[in-house]
Amino acid sequence: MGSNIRVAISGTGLYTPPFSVSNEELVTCFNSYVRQFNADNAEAIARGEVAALEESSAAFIEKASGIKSRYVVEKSGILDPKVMHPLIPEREISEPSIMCDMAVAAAKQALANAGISAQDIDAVIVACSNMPRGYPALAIEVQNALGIRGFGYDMNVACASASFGIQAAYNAVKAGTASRVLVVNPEICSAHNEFRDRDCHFIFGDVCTAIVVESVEGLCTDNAFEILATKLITQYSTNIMNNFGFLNRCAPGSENKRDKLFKQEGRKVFKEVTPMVAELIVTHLAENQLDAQHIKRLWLHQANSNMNQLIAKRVLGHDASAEEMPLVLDEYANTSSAGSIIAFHKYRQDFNSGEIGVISGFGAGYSAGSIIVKHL
Ligand code: CO8
Repeated sequence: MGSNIRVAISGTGLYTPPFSVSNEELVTCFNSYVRQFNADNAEAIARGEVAALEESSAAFIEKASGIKSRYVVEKSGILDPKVMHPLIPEREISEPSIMCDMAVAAAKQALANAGISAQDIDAVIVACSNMPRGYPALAIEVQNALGIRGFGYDMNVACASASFGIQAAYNAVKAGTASRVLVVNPEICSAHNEFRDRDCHFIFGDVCTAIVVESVEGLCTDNAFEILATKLITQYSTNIMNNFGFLNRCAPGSENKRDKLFKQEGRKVFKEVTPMVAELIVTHLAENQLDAQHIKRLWLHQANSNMNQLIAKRVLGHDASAEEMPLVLDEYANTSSAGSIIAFHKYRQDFNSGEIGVISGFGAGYSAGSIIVKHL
């Protein structure tokens, strides 16, 4: 099936924002917000009209998720109990957008890593959870900033976006509609998170990753990973949702409802997505005459360390070591689409020719992808 063109990931890049926020810093801010809220609403709480808020705990966060800290593009607003969101000034339309800047930084590293320049790329896909605007596509802005010919477009499949973007790039190279594709995953999750909600105030971080996908024939690096196969799955669920959109102003009064920022039923997500992803990877390997013995590493989406342990155990048949299933969420938290690519970027240098691993992003939709790669 498909053309005989073999396709590879030839480079990756990572842009890490300058500010790190620890669990303790977040919890201190959150708890002071809670105390103030409860004091301000003491009478209504006593009458049973308003529910008192409960405090958060750094120990709970680390135990329940594995997260210890996260990077953000702006820190002061997030840690101000009177603000509780990042303060990011709007830029002039003539200036590059902040997400474009992040994308360009990660892309330059990925291009250098692949041993090529922007002029060698002929398609740009921005694949991420949250776009800065309706249009024009961020990918076209990134294309322009880097001086890339060809075309660009955006796609959003939440935390699975990078896996879906890799498949789109793979298909384009295989079909001959592009020769080298840049896939970029800029995520400013902090701008879409509800830092006043105890269930999710700790979950996300900001980052940008980039990937170069091209034909094996045109490679300029000897450190590439051939994409052996890709498989995607989606299954509708409202358990992870962000209902912010252009129709909001048509329903006056709805703009500030809780569903206009990230919202999830975390426990349900954990229970439903874990088996779905394990099944996807196991099936995908079997379809390609592979099994656990052939797999050196799983580069999984970084949402929850316990979730990843369960998926890895189901795929590998035993508890995964840090070498078999590296975690970066202790330092980066959940960076949505970028998580599996951060892991791939940081933990692949020890691969020898012929060794195989799986990249897998998963999340809202539900959506999940499995990308089987082999070091050339
Ligand atoms: N501090 C102290 N206690 C707490 C806290 C807290 N912060 N939060 C909850 N608790 C308490 C609860 O009240 C509960 O208490 P009790 O037992 O007395 O009722 C207890 O702790 C357990 O609560 P939960 O059952 O909710 O806790 P879990 O063990 O399930 O852990 C997690 C919560 C960590 C959220 C976990 O459920 C999880 O990680 N689930 C998977 C989530 C996931 O993978 N989501 C993917 C979403 S991301 C995605 O797809 C992209 C979306 C776009 C992102 C971009 C924008 C921001």
